[in-house]
Amino acid sequence: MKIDVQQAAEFLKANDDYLILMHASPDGDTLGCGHALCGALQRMGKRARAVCPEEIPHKFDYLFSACEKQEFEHKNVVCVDVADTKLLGDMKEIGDTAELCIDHHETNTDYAKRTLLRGEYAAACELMYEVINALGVEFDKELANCIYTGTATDTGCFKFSNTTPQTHLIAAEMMKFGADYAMINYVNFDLKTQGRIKLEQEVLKNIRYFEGGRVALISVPLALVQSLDVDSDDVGALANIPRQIEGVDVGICVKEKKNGSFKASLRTSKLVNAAEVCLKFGGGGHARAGGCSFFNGAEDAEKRIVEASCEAVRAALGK
Ligand SMILES: [Mn+2]
Repeated sequence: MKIDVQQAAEFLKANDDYLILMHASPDGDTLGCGHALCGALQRMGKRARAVCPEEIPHKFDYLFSACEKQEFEHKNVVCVDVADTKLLGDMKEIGDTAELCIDHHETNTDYAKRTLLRGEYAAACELMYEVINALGVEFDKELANCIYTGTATDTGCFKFSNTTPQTHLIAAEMMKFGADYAMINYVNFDLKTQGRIKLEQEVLKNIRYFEGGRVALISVPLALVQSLDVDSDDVGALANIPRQIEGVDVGICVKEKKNGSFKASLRTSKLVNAAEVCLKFGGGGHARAGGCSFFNGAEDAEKRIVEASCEAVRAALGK
């Protein structure tokens, strides 16, 4: 059932003992949303815990102060920035019992009993900002850091075309409440570990081009990742590199996962809808950024996603 912000706030006010789920390969938006909601509910005197199926990169440690660790038996599951319970890894089954989902992915599978969805929002944190206001919880520095983080990270530091005046207004509002924007943008956009630099060095050695340079592919073998001191976030950030190259309309990053699957991440220009390409392989995402998984080895994964991307480019050019 689709609900609005007011209905989501009413549900949250009427119940208690919340388990908030954030997606695997956690990013600033899901983590910002989860910790902001958890903190807001706790400030209302409710019990809440935000959990992630995978380890949270250390650079996000500053989000943890928004809420306290609480142990209790949960009664209500809320998923934030989670388009599909497949994105919950080991916690998929818990996600399938979700009472509420707060999300901004057009490809949301409507798995929760109640879904608050705004596909036009750049970040789920923009929607969480509205929910927290509807809950009547006052923002403070800690909550502001959470919301600011989601708006900044899902827009590539307010650079992607999904950024709207609303995104900036919410970020500005968070600055008024003391969000540490300089630190947040530094750790999320400038700071790189030595491992990350080494990883980029190795991966860029083998960049491949297709369709006259309009499609670029990098691949990330698990053995390489494991040989370096890097975290999931360092690996995730690689996905943005191919699209930074002049002339590339579809930038693809295929990374080998521990379970033997291969995750393809797409970043596209206006020419190609990333989510549409990824949907063909059971994935999804947004217009300019999408992802999907393959299960038959690196070669198969790369061949299929490259072919589909080249096809989408040709279709867009009317070839
Ligand atoms: Mn998001």
